[in-house]
Amino acid sequence: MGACASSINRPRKYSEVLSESEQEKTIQAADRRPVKILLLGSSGSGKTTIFKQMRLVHYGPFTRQETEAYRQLIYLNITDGLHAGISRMNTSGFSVTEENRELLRTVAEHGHDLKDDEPFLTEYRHPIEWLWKDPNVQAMYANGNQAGLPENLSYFCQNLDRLFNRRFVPSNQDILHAHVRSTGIAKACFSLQPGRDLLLVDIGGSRSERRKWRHCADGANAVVFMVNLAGYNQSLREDEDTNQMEDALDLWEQTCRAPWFKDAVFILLLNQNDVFEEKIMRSNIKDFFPDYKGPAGNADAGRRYFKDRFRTIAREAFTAQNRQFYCHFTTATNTMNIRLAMAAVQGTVLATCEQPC
Ligand SMILES: Nc1nc2c(ncn2[C@@H]2O[C@H](COP(=O)(O)OP(=O)(O)O)[C@@H](O)[C@H]2O)c(=O)[nH]1
Ligand SMILES: [Mg+2]
Repeated sequence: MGACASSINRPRKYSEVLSESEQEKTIQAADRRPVKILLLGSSGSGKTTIFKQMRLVHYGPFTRQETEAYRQLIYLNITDGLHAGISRMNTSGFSVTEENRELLRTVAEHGHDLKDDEPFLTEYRHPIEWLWKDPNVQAMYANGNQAGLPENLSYFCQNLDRLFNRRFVPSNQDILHAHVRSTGIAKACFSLQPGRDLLLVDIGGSRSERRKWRHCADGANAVVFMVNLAGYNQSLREDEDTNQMEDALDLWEQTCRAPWFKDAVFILLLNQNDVFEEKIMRSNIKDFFPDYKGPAGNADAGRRYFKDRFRTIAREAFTAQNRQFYCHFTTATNTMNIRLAMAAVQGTVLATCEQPC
């Protein structure tokens, strides 16, 4: 059994993806030496969303229990997301109106974890909408969301009527947009083809979690490294002074050079392509990456620029080794897009595993 197979230590309530029996299956399957893929990358890059997508494709609909846990998480994503997001706006020198500051205090102070089957609290329905519609919150999104308000707020706040309905049950799309800060390691085993299983390992990507990566490297066939392409104009949640894309480039370099991953295939997923395409219209890459020579507002040029930056690092790190650079642009919340991207990833990994040494 691999080093990580015994510890699935998500917060119990949101150990979203696997039921007890499925976890057991995963661990048993790990004994049969499945193809092992690690999902790595900064926090918020989309690792858990890929994990959820794979779970949906291979295990079918979320259970009643999982759906209920996500319903409660979505409520927290909205109330906490507004609070944390608007606080981040304040530190960037923007603020909501005086009356909305008062509302925010009410939502933050009186909001609480929902109990099982407790509907969203209707008294916060309108305060949440007013906060969302605050001119400075809207201006922040309209100008490229440099303060880094959670992107899923925009999705959830456009669906408040549906969410605050007493009979609200989250759809798959709602669940894919829900965000929990991953700590620890989640694993799931999927059947790729007869006799070939895939063990997918999702590891937290915040700075404090990254030291766990090397402990999961044992027997890894591939690293799928995820980057939030839309993070080029934002700082890290855990460090206001570090640009998210600069952090991803550094982390990519460290990971490509790490001796414990030297036998793994590396596949880069430049994710959140949907958010990137919108953002690029309003926020020029050159303002954050002065060596960017492409035209402002051109998503293709932007994608090429960032792909080149990552490729250059990989080529330098992989010199003297016969290793390829693979890259895909993805939107992790789009099931069809991820089906195709993961099929390509699996094809690459299987082809590499089957090569004679
Ligand atoms: N719009 C959009 N949202 C995404 C995409 N990928 C991830 N997200 C959202 O970004 C947030 C963080 O994603 P998550 O998978 O939890 O990131 P992780 O920290 O790397 O596991 C969640 O709210 C996701 O729904 C994407 O491609 N497009
Ligand atoms: Mg995660």
